[in-house]
Amino acid sequence: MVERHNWTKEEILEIYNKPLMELLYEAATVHRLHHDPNTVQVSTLLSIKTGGCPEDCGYCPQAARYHTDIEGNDLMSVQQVKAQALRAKASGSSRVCMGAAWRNVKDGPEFDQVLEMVRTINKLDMEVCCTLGMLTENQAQRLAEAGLYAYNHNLDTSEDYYKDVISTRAFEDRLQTIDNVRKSNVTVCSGGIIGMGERLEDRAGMLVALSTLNPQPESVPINALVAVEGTPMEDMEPIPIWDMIRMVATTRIVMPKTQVRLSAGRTDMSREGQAMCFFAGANSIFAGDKLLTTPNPDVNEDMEMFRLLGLQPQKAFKKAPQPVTVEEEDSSIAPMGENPKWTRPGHKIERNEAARRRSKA
Ligand code: SAM
Ligand code: DTB
Ligand code: SF4
Repeated sequence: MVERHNWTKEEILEIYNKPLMELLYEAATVHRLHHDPNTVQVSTLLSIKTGGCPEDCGYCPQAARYHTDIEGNDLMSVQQVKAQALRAKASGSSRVCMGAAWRNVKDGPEFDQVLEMVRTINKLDMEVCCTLGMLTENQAQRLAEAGLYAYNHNLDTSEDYYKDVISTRAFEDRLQTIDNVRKSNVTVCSGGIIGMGERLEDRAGMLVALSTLNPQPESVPINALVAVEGTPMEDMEPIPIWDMIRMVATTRIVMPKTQVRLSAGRTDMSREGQAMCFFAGANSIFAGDKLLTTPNPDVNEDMEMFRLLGLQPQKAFKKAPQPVTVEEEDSSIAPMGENPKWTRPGHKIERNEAARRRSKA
């Protein structure tokens, strides 16, 4: 099956709404054409800089403006990160994804420290992923040179619904960052969240935006909203597991080669529900008892689930070769000290306004 870049919202909705048995059969068939159905990638998330973020993403417990109960932290040291990466490797992870609660990357000592973390983990023969917010082309090149394997930057939702979720940067900025990453040798990881009050059309719209990227992202995380107290989305009802299964299956069909990650929200999913997601084409998970700030199933529980289902963790660099790390002193790419004009649209978000009123009261 070839990668198609002209999926329409109508076609995607039609797939999403198929009778479930047909949808599962079609997705599982596509899955087997491109992937080993018994192999699932295991990635460990590491929050290297937690909380205090200036953005207003309505789902996020790390936004400084919301009153959530998380413990903020400054940037971790390279040694701390190395120790965590070794622990993740020992427990079966082939990838480490480092997240920072930043709006965008800024050239300077903190970014230099992140580059050193990337070099260090790549030398442990693990796939290194970062999610640091918006990024310029030069910064993407510097991460690539350090040995970065993947960069995560989610579209989060459809372009239409985006304005109801985030006001401090535009959907267009996200596409620009993805394009900047694409110009480097770093693979693209981009997906979104379901359960934020969006319509089915928005789920389909997000999949249109992702699948029409050319090439399509190498990884697509599908997160179920973790509704955190203090965020504007704290009262959102959890999504039924069927929605996750349908979303995974549809993603698999429209992006046949991508690794579809069953991301946030697994603590609320039964083993049977997750098994259906794997059958529907999910072939990646986040492991470890914490995502960035919220709980995730215990590693032992996941290993028991793998045993029951006969799943094997995917080895590192199965899908693309390991990048070569260039040492800092040999680097040919100088920082540009840019001050890019990322937008600040500033439109009003009803839900965020309500949260602000509540926190003032
Ligand atoms: N600050 C960077 C950024 O926004 O790109 C990187 C970290 S951010 C936490 C990465 C992604 O995590 C978000 O784009 C969103 O898709 C996901 N995320 C954050 N909070 C979430 C929540 N409560 N439930 C589900 N997914 C969430
Ligand atoms: C992604 O799509 N999901 C991960 C990762 N990329 C960075 C983050 C999930 C965060 C869930 C809420 C939290 O733990 O703070
Ligand atoms: Fe900040 Fe990222 Fe959270 Fe948005 S999702 S508030 S940018 S940490």
